[in-house]
Amino acid sequence: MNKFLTDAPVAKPHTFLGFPLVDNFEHFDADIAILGVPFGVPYSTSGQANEQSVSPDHIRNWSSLAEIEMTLNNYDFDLGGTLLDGKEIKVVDCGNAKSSLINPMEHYDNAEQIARKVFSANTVLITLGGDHGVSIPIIKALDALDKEITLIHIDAHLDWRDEVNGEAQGYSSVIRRASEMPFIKGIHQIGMRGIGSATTKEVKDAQAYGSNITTAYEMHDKGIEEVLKTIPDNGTYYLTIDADGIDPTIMPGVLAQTPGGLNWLQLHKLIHGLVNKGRVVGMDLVEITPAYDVGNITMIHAERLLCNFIGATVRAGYFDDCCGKES
Ligand SMILES: [Mn+2]
Repeated sequence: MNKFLTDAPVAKPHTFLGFPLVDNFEHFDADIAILGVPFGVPYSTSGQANEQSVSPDHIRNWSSLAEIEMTLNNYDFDLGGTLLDGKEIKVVDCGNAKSSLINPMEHYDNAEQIARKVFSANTVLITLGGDHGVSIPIIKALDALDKEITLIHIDAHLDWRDEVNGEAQGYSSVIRRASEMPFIKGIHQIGMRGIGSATTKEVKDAQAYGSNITTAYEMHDKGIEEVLKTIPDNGTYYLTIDADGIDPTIMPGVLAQTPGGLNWLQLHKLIHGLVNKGRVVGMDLVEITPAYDVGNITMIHAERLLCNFIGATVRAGYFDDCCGKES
């Protein structure tokens, strides 16, 4: 069954930072797993193979083999050492969730099945989208952990639409769908600004639910450290990052470029701060559209973001015990 769940990335270096490809999810055993989920559920037929769908392989293939060698082995000042800190950390790339021409929802189903296997193995999952819809099956799979999850959402947009064109599983509905999941016990939305698909109704619904909304301007005024303090300590967190939440001067490769987003220093502090607050069981980076990139600046920040997340989890001791993992 499992060999049908993912496709291997095709172009060199094939996998993220050359980490081994694992596409068998029986007896899954890893510390960190990378998974591509290229296809969201579109709002029109033209959106089926959107520009975001090429992003997982684009992120993987952006680094040359020589750069990968350096990233793995040289001293990283963002982390205070090498990426994996000289520890025996097992990082794997699971390829991209398979899709089906006959049944488009099979893609979400495969992503959810894989995520369940990965979370059940106590493995930290890093998902590469795809548009923001792909976070829905991943967040759904968090119930495999049987824990209360605090959702941290970086985005320019609220993503609380109940449906768009009759579709309830798309990129404008991610946070509303998450809010309906019983194990999601708190939602923190950071970076809201500009105009998206939300109307006043969705903002009121999010507030009525008790979502902690921090606009980009409040975040800049208070500082990201103060925003971090509003997130309860010692939690189990899932981090979903819509690339348009980040400032377009450092991540222009998105459809909805909106001024005033998180800069690199804020993102760096957020990642390290959150990872050290409790346990971040997974994160996703979605909505990157490589064709809109400018001089690879989006790729540079995407790779730094992912490396900082990996390096932070290693240093926070996430993998220092054997609990929950098969040996
Ligand atoms: Mn979004």
